[in-house]
Amino acid sequence: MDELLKIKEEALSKITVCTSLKDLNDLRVFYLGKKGPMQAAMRSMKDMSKEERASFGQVSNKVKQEITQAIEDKKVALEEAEMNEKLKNETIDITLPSHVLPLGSIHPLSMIREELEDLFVGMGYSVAEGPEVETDHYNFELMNIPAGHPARDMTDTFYINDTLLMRCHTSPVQARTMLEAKGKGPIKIICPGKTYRRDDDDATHSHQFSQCEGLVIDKNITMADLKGTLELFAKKMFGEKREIRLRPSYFPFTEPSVEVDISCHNCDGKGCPMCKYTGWIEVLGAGMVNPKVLEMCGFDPEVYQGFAFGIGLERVAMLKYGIDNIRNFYSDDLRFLNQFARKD
Ligand code: FA5
Repeated sequence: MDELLKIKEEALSKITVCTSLKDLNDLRVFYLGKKGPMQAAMRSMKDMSKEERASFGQVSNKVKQEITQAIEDKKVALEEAEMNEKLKNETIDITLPSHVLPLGSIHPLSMIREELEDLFVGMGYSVAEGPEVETDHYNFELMNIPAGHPARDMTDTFYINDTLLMRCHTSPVQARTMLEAKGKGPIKIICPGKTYRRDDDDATHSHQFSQCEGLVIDKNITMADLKGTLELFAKKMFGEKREIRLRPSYFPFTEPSVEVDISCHNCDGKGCPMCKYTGWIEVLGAGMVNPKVLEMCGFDPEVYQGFAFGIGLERVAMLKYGIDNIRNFYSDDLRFLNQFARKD
């Protein structure tokens, strides 16, 4: 009996000071296993009387239970301590400064395009799309530019074959939209997109550039509607103080046609290098949809009228952000692009 109690005391004190799960497992194997001191003590039972054996058996069972329980309790405590230690080591110090992740930027042309879309969608327009590889029929014929017209000259347009070409303006989307509407108004769309011309590249011209077409068809549409719309466009894009000026012009698909100038936002119309000292900057072409175009596209010109405009997006972006060379839009020069990076 004394031996049993000695084993218990010794086991419990070793369990108490044990600091690792591995050591604890070794203690379990040693004290409760077949080759341990408990088993050795049990072997002496064979020399005991029946009564002695019974009480020895009871005590040895109790000792085993106590050791088992002590090991279980210690195991729970050690596992908890191990987990706490692990959590402590894995804690993220959120007060440490983080790595600076370089943010990309929205291309200035995309910014202008998105701004235009927001502005016109806010006025009830929807955004239309058309193919960049266009047919002669939509790009020219339906736009009242018959064969032989100077605008069809090979020097202006990239032809793919006799009937296919790279669209040289976004105006064919007018024809596509009208034909889709099958003679029924109203129509109110804008179409921003890429356009292509065989122009020589210089500071203000590119062989590939972007336009935003606008088209409104309804009953009782007048030039006043066009002027009001363009005035709003000028003020929203370039500031409330901006005014517009319409100059007579010619486009085969509009009649009458106008070039639209906006008072120079750089000098407030007083005259500066940006506006070539005129106080005005030419930004777009526009006009009332030619009755012939309405007819070719399935609308009755006696019932419906409309206006259309075509804005050069690079031109707007250059004026708005003071960019002096159109090539910047198509270079991958990060010094240029980073100026438009988000600062937040
Ligand atoms: C047109 O393309 C007409 N389709 C616009 C229009 C639509 C008029 C609807 C009436 C009704 P224009 O050729 O002027 O028009 O071009 C419009 C704008 O595109 C120009 O004001 C200019 O800003 C831009 N642009 C034209 N050619 C180039 C080029 N090579 N590089 C950059 N921008 C150009």
